Amino acid sequence: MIYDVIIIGAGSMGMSAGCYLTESGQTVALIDSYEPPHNEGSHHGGTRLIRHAYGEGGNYVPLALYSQKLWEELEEKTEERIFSKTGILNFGSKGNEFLETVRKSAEEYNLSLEVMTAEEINRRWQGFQLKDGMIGYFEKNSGVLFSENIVRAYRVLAEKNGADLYTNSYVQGVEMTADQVTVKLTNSEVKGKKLLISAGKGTNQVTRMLGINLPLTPVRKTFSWFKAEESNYKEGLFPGWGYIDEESTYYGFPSIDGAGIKIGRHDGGHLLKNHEELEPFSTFPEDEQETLSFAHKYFSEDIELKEGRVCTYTLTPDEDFIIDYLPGYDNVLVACGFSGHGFKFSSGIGESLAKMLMDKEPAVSLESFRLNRFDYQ
Ligand code: PYC
Repeated sequence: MIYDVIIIGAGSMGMSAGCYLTESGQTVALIDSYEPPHNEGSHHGGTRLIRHAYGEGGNYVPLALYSQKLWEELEEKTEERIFSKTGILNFGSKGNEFLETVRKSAEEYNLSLEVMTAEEINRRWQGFQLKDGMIGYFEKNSGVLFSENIVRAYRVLAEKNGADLYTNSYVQGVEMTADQVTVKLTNSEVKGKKLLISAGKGTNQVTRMLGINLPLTPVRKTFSWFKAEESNYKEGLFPGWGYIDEESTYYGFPSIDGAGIKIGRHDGGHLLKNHEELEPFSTFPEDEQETLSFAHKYFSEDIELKEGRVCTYTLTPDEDFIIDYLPGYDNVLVACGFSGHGFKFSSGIGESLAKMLMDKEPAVSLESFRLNRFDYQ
């Protein structure tokens, strides 16, 4: 069989693209080294934030809003829990550039955004103890996505629509002719007309088979759950949040179903060489210490570590995404370098990739993610 599209990497972006392609009647092979949803990609740990007013750049807002609409549609199509409208509080020091961009992007796109002083924040959410002079922007319409449920939901829908999954399968080679792609797996091969490479930190292992090395840097990160007073921190009473200052960036979630509050550091981390195994949580003292000292500073209650996990961000040099055709290959699309802030967009990006692979215009422009902004080889 010759598939319309082969997808290497069936995580958040790949599985979503596979689902939307099959909804449009395309035949699809989804290849993954593990059994999605799993802990090896960028969707484990249960939850992700979706922010609409976007500190990384106002150009992301249309994609965030379009993705939000698709999340709500997905929620209608599945039994899985997809989204919780917890609201998101972005906070930090007054005048911070990221926070200014949050404010400007809300203004530009007419998003509901409440400007709050530290005192107002501490009064509304008693779990915070922000210092005088700090500022927060609260958007009530954004919240938390259930990332593993989402990958599972997209998988079920894609398989129902006829997608073939090649899981626990390792790509050994990729061969191209003008109108056909052959992906060699350990004991078989898959043929298709087009290829999408959405393999996260493993992307360059695949693109190198086609002679291209993209500017991607995988970085080890950690996140943890902490036991905390539910009456202050549980879902419904406490928002999702992001903190930024000139030295560090943290993010966090309310306690959902008694899991404890989840906190992670967004900047920093340990650079990985491509095939390096991730050292387990607690290998480095900062795995625990950084989030704990953050919480001691800005949370009003003592918290206690329950569990920590490791994950990988795949960074581009400017931390904006890469979504483009692979240079020299007009039937190979690549989606990678999500730099730790891509999951929230995976509905919108997956649908857009599906459109591009069917030679249609995506609903939202992805022009700013083209590869020609970089020099690389
Ligand atoms: O983009 O909001 C975000 C985020 C939270 C954790 C990692 N990325």
